[in-house]
Amino acid sequence: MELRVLEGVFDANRKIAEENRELFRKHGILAVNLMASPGAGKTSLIDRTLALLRGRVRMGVIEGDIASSVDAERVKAHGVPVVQINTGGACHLDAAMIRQALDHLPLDELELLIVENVGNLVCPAEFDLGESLKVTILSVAEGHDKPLKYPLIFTQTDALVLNKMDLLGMGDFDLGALRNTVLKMNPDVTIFELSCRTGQGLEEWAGWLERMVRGREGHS
Ligand SMILES: Nc1nc2c(ncn2[C@@H]2O[C@H](COP(=O)(O)OP(=O)(O)OP(=O)(O)O)[C@@H](O)[C@H]2O)c(=O)[nH]1
Ligand SMILES: [Mg+2]
Repeated sequence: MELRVLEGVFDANRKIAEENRELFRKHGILAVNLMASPGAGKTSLIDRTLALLRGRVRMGVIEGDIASSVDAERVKAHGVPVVQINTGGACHLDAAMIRQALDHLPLDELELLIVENVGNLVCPAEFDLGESLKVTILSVAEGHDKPLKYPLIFTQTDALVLNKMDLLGMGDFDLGALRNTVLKMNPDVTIFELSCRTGQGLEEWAGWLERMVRGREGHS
């Protein structure tokens, strides 16, 4: 019985996610579902990306949090359209929340929409938002064993951002082991090594994202 209820929830989510995907396609928007545990650097990466791609890509942001608008305020400082979703306790965003947020964004003006999901390595992986790309951040401070413990998110992700590379060597994070584990689970994943603090690796990341946006031109 419980299983049927859960299946119903996933089916309903999938249907709305497809509607979102169609809306993104119609407007020629690349939508990125940015996922990571709390404090891995999601808002920091958005912050850096907005600064780097300013004048190159027309961007908007959806901020998902259980409570507060702290992250949305950080993003607003860049002068881009931003919508805050407070889930009121839910540990992930779902497609219906995104659908509602889209009513408050100027979709015709956007080329790239970054969605910061709720800080969590488990639940966000279960809910399709209708995104074009999944990007997961793992910070060096969290440990190289995380893909073994939370496999779904690392298996599904299109890109993995290893953030806080400035902290490499301060703990026991093993870059080689991390790469081996992730590439075994997800051979097609694109891996970026960067630091939102020092700026290391950020141009490469931003360049890739811009190419992803441009690659969609003519397909929408
Ligand atoms: N040393 C170091 N610290 C970083 C780096 N990137 C982010 N931080 C710090 O990590 C902390 C958390 O960063 P956020 O960007 O707020 O993380 P988040 O994933 O958005 O966190 P939640 O929204 O709470 O889930 C902040 O104090 C950042 O300054 C980095 O590359 N190196
Ligand atoms: Mg954040």
